[in-house]
Amino acid sequence: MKRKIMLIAPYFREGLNGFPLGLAYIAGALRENYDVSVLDLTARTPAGRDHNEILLEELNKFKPDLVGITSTSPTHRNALDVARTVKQFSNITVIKGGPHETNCAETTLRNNPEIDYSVVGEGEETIVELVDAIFRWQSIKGIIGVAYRENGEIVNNGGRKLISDLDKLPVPARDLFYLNEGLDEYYSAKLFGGKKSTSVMTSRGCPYSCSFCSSKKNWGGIRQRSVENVVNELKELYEQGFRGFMFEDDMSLANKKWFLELAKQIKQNNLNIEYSLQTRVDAVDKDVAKTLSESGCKFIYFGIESGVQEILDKCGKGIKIEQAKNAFETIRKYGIRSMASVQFGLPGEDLENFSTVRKTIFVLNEILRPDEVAVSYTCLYPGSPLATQEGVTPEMYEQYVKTKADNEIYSKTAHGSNSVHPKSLTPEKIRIIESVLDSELKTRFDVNKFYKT
Ligand code: B12
Ligand code: SF4
Repeated sequence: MKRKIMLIAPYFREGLNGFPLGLAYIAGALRENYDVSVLDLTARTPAGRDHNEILLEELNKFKPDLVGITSTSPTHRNALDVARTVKQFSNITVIKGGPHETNCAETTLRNNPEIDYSVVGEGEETIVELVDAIFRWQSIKGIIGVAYRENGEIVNNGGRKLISDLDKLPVPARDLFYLNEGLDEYYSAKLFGGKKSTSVMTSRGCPYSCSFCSSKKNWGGIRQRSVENVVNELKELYEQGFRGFMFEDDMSLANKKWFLELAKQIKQNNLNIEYSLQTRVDAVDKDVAKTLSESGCKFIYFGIESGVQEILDKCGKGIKIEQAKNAFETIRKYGIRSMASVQFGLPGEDLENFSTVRKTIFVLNEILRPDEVAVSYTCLYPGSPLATQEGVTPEMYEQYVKTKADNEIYSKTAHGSNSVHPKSLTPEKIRIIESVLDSELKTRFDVNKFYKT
């Protein structure tokens, strides 16, 4: 009989929710040799029920031999809650992975006895080697990408080389997530008019180095799957009834030629789909917009960050407001809807008179005129250059999360209450910015328009 592994995404209601693709890749890597069950607690907890009760019910039903938990930094605390419940249920081995562990593995192990192993970075190869060794009672010593405790000491086996050929990745085990009734609908973005949809990654990483972002550190630049490999995945999903695709790459148009070839093949293969992507404004021109639109692109998400050029220059974004203006105008002409994502609190933000906040609002309302504006407040996630610059260490993050800044306004911001903000961005300042936004910003993203949460 195969050993049983349960993979869990913690409950997170404060920010955005979506399909946990990273965990689906891990499930895909494990399912060949193990009996894998997945539990996305946000998706699986009905209104009025307690997520911890759902967790216990599922643990009781499946009785796993081992549990894997994913987390970003904002969900780190929630993931620890899951681990504690698992340990109370039974003394099962708990492995934690995801973007938070990639940057904070040793700190997690030092502070949280409920985590037995932490997987650093890309997990597909590491998890298979790790669980094989655990179930065979073999040593973990040589398994790269794992941190663990030995005789009370933390051992970190170091980071694994990134997978060079992404075509060799396992197929994400989406089917396991969609097994439960209603989840088709839950994971389908409203963006595609209720069509069955899912997320896909065509690449890993980003060639740019914005100071607030940890992409470069986590993924070390960009790697791309082959167009053929992606088209095959789309074809399979198409046969399963999927018609909407969210390309969740950090920067879908990092290699424009590659994406234009994908667009061409989507048409040649008669894939009558709709899709969205995320990119930088400097990658969009008339020809790109035309090709994207003709192959089903309905929505583009742009990281704009700020309407103030000096702030953009300071954070190393490397874009000009003029480029942003052109990008929004161009895609509008081709019927593609747009989202501008901005954040308040980057170095250079005027937190005394809020002049830069008003400037950004002006640029959004009058110059860029996106269909949606997603607002967030600068977060200092370990791994980003800005976090290092502001003195945010993994240990400090851990302690902050432990004391939980139970501040109502933080929990209302998109990243939730478990995110560390720059010291100058106090709850009071956020409250003022929120009131300026309420009275001056013409359109603001409403999460319920996109995901059924
Ligand atoms: C798509 C996406 C979303 C989607 C879907 C999220 C989801 N549930 O997967 C939406 C829009 C909903 C979203 C929401 C949020 N996101 Co987001 N998102 C992304 C994005 C662009 C891609 C995620 C992805 O699929 N990656 C591909 C997979 C393969 O990578 P992965 O998830 O990291 O998984 C690999 C490893 O981490 C590891 N691993 C992961 N889990 C596990 C578990 C185990 C047991 C093991 C062994 C290994 C392992 O193995 C995986 C395969 O190699 C990333 C950036 C990026 N490039 O990763 C940001 C990113 C993950 N998001 C981020 C943030 C901050 C958020 C939000 C807080 C935003 C908000 N305002 O609400 C929320 C938090 C949501 C949550 N539940 O944690 C940050 C996290 C930073 C950090 N240090 O934690 C990232 C890294 C962006 C960035 N560069 O800053 N996000
Ligand atoms: S913010 Fe976007 S463009 Fe900048 S490094 Fe991160 S993923 Fe790349």
